[in-house]
Amino acid sequence: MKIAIVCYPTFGGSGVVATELGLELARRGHEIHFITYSQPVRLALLNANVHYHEVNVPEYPLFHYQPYELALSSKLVDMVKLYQIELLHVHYAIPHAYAGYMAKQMLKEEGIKIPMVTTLHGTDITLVGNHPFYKPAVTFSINKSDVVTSVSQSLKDNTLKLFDIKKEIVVIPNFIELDTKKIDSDIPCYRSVLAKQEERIITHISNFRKVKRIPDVIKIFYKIQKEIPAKLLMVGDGPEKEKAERLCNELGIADKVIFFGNSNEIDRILSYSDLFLLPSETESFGLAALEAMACNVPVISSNSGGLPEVNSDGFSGYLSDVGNVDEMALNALRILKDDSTLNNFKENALKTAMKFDIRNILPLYEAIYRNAIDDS
Ligand code: GMT
Repeated sequence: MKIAIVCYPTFGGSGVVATELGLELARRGHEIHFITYSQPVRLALLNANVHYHEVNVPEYPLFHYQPYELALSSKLVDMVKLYQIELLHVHYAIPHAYAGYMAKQMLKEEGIKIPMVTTLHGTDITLVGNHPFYKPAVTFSINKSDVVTSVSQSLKDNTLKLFDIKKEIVVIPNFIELDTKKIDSDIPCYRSVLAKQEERIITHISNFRKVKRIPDVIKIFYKIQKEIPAKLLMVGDGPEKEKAERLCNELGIADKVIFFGNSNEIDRILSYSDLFLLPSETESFGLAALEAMACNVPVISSNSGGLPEVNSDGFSGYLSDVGNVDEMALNALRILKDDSTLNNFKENALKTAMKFDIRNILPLYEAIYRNAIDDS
C-alpha cells in the first residue's frame, strides 16, 4: 500500500509512534510518505520505501499566525496526486485530522477518493482538543475520518465522554520493537560515567510539561536517595525543567541528579537504568513507560489514564494515585531493596512489554488500511 503519514516530527510520543509505525510498514514492503514540517527525529534513513515531504509555510507579515493547516492540506493534495498515495494516516487530531479532511475534499473535486485514518494520542483529546476554542473542529474532523483509532481503552472512553462522536473508535495500543533494544549495557565505562557501582540508577524521560508532574519525580527520588545510594537521570526538555533544577538545589541533591536534555540515546540510557518514574497527572498510554519496560526497567507510575493498561501493578512495577509520592517512593524502595527482587521486576517488565510487540500490533493497522482502501 502507498500510505501518507502525517505527524509531529518532535520527541513527543505521537511522533515517535507514527515514525516507528511508518518504518516498520516500509520494512514490510509498503511505500510510506511522511508529511510534516521537519524530518521526524526518529527518522534517520530514507530509502526506496520511506519518503519525507516537508511542509513549508511561507512567512507573510499580514498573518499574525501562519496558516499551517492550509499548507499541510495543499501538500497532501500534491503528494497524493504525485505518488498515487492510497491512504492518509494522521496522528494527533489537531490540526492533522482537520487538514486531512480538507485534502480529501479537494481531491474528491478531482475525482480522487482517499480514505483517512485518524489516530488519537491523548493530549489532542484530554488537554488541547477539549478546549472550547477547538472542540467543534476536533469533533467534526474525528467524525469525518473514515477510521478512528485510539492508543488505549482509557483514551477511547475519554473521547466518547468529552466529544459527541458518531464514529466507532478502534483501540490499537502503542507498540515496541523489541529486537532493537539489545544494547551492550555491559560496557562498564558508560555506566561508571553516570553512577557509582553501588548506586541504583533511576530515570525519568518526558517533555517536562506540567502534566508529567516533574516535582513529584524529584520528591520521589529525594525519598529514595535518603534510604539507598542512587542517581536520578532526567532526560528531555520542556517548560518545567528549570523549576526541577531549582528544586534539586533546594533539596540539596543537585549532585545526584543529571539533566540530559533531549537525547537520541534513550535505549542506552534505559539499559543502565534500574527504575523508571512516571507519576503523570494523566497519560493516554505512557509510551516512555513501555520503552523502559522493553529495556528491562520496572516502572513506578501513577494509575491515571491508560497507565494501568501498560504497567502491571506488583508485577512490572507499581501504580499509585496521582500525587501520592510517599507510596511511590515506598514502592520504589520495595523494588530496589535487593538484587533478586529487582531482577524479578526487571524480568517481569520485559515480559509485560512483550505484549506490545510491534509484530502483534502492526497487522491490526494493516487490516484497517486494507478495509478502508477497499471501502473507499
Ligand atoms: O505528553 C506527551 O507525552 C506527548 C504526547 C504526544 O502527543 O506526543 O503523548 C501522548 O501520546 C503518546 C503516544 O501515543 C502517549 O504514550 C502519551 O501517554 C500521550 N500523552 C498524554 O496523554 C499526556
